[in-house]
Amino acid sequence: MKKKICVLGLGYIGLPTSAMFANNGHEVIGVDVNEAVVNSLNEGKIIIEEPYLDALVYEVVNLGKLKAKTTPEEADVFIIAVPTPINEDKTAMMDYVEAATRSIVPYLKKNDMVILESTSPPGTVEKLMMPILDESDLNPYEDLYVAHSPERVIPGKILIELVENNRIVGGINEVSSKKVKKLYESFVKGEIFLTDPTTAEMCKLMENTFRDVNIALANELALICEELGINAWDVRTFSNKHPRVDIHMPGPGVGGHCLAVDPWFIVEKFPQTAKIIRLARETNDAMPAHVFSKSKKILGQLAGKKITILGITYKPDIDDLRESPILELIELLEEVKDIKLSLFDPFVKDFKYLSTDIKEACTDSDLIILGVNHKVFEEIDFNEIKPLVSERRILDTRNFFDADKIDALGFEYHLLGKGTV
Ligand code: SAJ
Repeated sequence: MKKKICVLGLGYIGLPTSAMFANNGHEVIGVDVNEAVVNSLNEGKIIIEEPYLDALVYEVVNLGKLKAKTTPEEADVFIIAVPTPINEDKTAMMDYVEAATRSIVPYLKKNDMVILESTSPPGTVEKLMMPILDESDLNPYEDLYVAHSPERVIPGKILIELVENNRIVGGINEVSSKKVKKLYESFVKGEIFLTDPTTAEMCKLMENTFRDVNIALANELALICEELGINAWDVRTFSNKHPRVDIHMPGPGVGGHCLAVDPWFIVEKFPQTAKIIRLARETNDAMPAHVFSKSKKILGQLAGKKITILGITYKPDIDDLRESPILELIELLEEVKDIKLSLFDPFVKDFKYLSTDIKEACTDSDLIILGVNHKVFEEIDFNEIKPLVSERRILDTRNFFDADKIDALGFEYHLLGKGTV
């Protein structure tokens, strides 16, 4: 049945979710405090990069199915998809969830649905949202259907995963879970599992924590293999031949707004108990500094040298720089006296030290560091780069390049996780 849905927060999750509901028979009002976002959306334009999203948004806006505003209005469903960033002290910043919940209170009526999609610490629905909803004239446990249904889509494949991924709905009671499930069935083809809000909150956090802890294990393996003088990537390949082993990939650190953030939401609530989770975060956070010191060992000293970094986003083939470990590496390098930095990343339009031409970026370079394994880098012709560099040295932090080919061209090839220096 057609519903009027008010989505609060038009970012990486709220915008595609709005467009999906609008494209599947509902009337959607998107709300964002940022006027620039609202104005451009009403013209059918978006300011984030995500495959196919621009065309979908253009269509639903032009058909009048999706409109944007800066304040909420009466609706049958309210979906909160605002950011939950991390504070300096590694606690969750819940101000946006709190403000969004408060902003809908004047518009609530009996039988409305209120859904939290933002990734949140355990207890958010029950302890933060329900008391605010109780400030309305309604009894939120009896008059509203409230649930947490965490987003689980991966940037770069959001529109596909919104439809295909399984979903969890954690309602404050069974009827809330069932109503919210029915709503998402408008476009979700994956299975929808029902539970309570705190379990749903914990599921979302543990999915990203699982990945973060596994990457930390892979990074620890990389450090051990460097000391041991063997290749962690070989250990990974051969160990993963075992049917129950899945060692993740080492790298220069873990970025994005999810893996680098969400585990802290558990640590915050259980500082004494969440020992492995905290250690994994610290292990991954230390990787940019490791790449920095490995670069220093390769060059003897960094002062006065030119370093070129290929790829600065938090992962391949996207333009997203949020929490990118390469930005931290850049900050560490910037502190070195007389260092020259140049960056090349075809996905990033504007950043300091950025060259639009790889040859220009590599000219006079003493060390080329592969930061992110964008697929287009497979086409790099090191034959052309060879005469331009000052020193033929490459540090591959992703096991991306063909070591033999690079060697054959006379470059010194260093690999994160392999013990040469
Ligand atoms: N990374 C490694 N080694 C690996 C895998 C990843 O170093 O073996 C690094 C990447 O380079 C990147 C970071 O981890 O810097 C995170 O990348 P990712 O692809 O693992 O995940 P995200 O942050 O883009 O999206 C994750 C997804 N969660 C899971 O796969 C469990 C996605 O499904 C979630 O919706 C998203 O977080 C989110 O919004 O929470």
